[in-house]
Amino acid sequence: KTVAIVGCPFGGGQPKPGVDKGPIRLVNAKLPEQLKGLGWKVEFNGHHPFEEIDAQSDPPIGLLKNPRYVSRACKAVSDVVGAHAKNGQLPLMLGGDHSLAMGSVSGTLKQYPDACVIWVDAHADIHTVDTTDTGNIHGMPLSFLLGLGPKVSEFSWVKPLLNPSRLVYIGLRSVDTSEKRILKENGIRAFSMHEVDKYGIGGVVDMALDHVNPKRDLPIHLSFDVDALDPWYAPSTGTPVAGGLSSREGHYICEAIYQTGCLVALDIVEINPSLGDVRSVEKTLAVGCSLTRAALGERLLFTDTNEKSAS
Ligand code: DIR
Ligand code: MN
Ligand code: MN
Ligand code: MN
Repeated sequence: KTVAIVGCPFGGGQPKPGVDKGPIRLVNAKLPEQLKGLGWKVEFNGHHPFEEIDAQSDPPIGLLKNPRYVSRACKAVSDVVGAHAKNGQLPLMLGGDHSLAMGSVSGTLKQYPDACVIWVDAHADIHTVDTTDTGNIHGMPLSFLLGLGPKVSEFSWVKPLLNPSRLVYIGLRSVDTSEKRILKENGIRAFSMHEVDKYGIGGVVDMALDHVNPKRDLPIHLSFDVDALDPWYAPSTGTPVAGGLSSREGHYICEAIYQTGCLVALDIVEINPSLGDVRSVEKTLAVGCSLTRAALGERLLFTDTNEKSAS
């Protein structure tokens, strides 16, 4: 088993500088070594270079900001993630902002057309060209993947490969009115913090899997925005929202998905090491690393597949 780290130093889908440094800091925090410690072979050939475009050559399309920059970055990520998946490797996309998931999920669906997507986030990230109020594309990747809203020729490479019934959310608590309508019209299942409170995280993950993967036989793409966690646990992120998942609830999601044996791709996004004091940054990087380890098999009690523990 090989995990292929796709480091994506990119923040063009949102306005705050620094989120592009997230993947670099995660790797510097020894995430690759931690995954080796879990028994994975780790492929990492440096972070992906994204060529910047000067603002003049990349004017907004409608409200969309940096559309060409975002589109090209995501296309490159889609190709790289698709190639790793084709090789039988598990792509680990380290963002960067969440617009990148337009690329990573496209790459996964090219190789695994029946894959389902579990989107863990405070936000729904499903604005269309018509509904976005900010024009920040990190609030829009799912509308492109689902083929919702008017087409934008710059993004014509994104094929609407995701069926709304194969998408489920966990952790929502900041959903715009127009996004609520989109979720309802398309029958998209979502477990907000309200459902986490009511049923507990164990119940929510079971129900989410029953919805998108009833027989536990379909490939899973887990896209984890660290702002799903309460800002207490992940303070260094661009759009923190109070009332989020506890550290354990976030880890539980990752552990339970690993235990299905169906995980084929993972995104960890929206860590911004330029936000908050040193302690906040350390905290957020540490939780980013440990969520990744949890999704890739770290157990609280058992060390079954860890070769080193056998000796
Ligand atoms: C807001 C914030 N709904 C927007 N979105 C996200 O800009 O569309 N923040 N994704 O992380
Ligand atoms: Mn997001
Ligand atoms: Mn978010
Ligand atoms: Mn919005």
